[in-house]
Amino acid sequence: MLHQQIQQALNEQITLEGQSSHAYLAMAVWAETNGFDGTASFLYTHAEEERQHMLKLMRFVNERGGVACVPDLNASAQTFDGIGHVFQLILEHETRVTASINDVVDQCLKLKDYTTHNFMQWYVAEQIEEEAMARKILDKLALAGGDKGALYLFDRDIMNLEATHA
Ligand code: OFO
Repeated sequence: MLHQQIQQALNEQITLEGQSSHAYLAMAVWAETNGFDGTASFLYTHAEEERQHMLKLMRFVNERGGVACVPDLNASAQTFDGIGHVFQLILEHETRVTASINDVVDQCLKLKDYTTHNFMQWYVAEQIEEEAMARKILDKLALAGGDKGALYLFDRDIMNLEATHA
């Protein structure tokens, strides 16, 4: 049986993953309607991945005798100051998600819930990838430096990044 405190921490993480999916979706719509089709495709795929992160947690909570919450999601920002702004927000968001996952892991150790601790290691590893990906993309954008031709190539190449990440 899940400790009440762990169930609450996992349900908060469920909300955060749902909110992540929502945020990526809003960014995908912005990208698609501002000429960044490659980026939109990357973001739509990522929104789906975040939904899977949420579902994986929900199933785990239920399997362990808890009850997963179905989160109420807040509206996400839908306007951005450019593609660099989008990825800057993604890096900030993913850094917050990492901190939240570390907090869940910490609570598991304190309460000696080694099963949930073990389950959460998948999320710990995933966050390393997510933050690295956001940094890599920001580096590429810094290289492009607002040049239209370079941004065109960036938007084309991000699809390959998506294919290698999947
Ligand atoms: Fe679920 O990894 Fe991003 O938020």
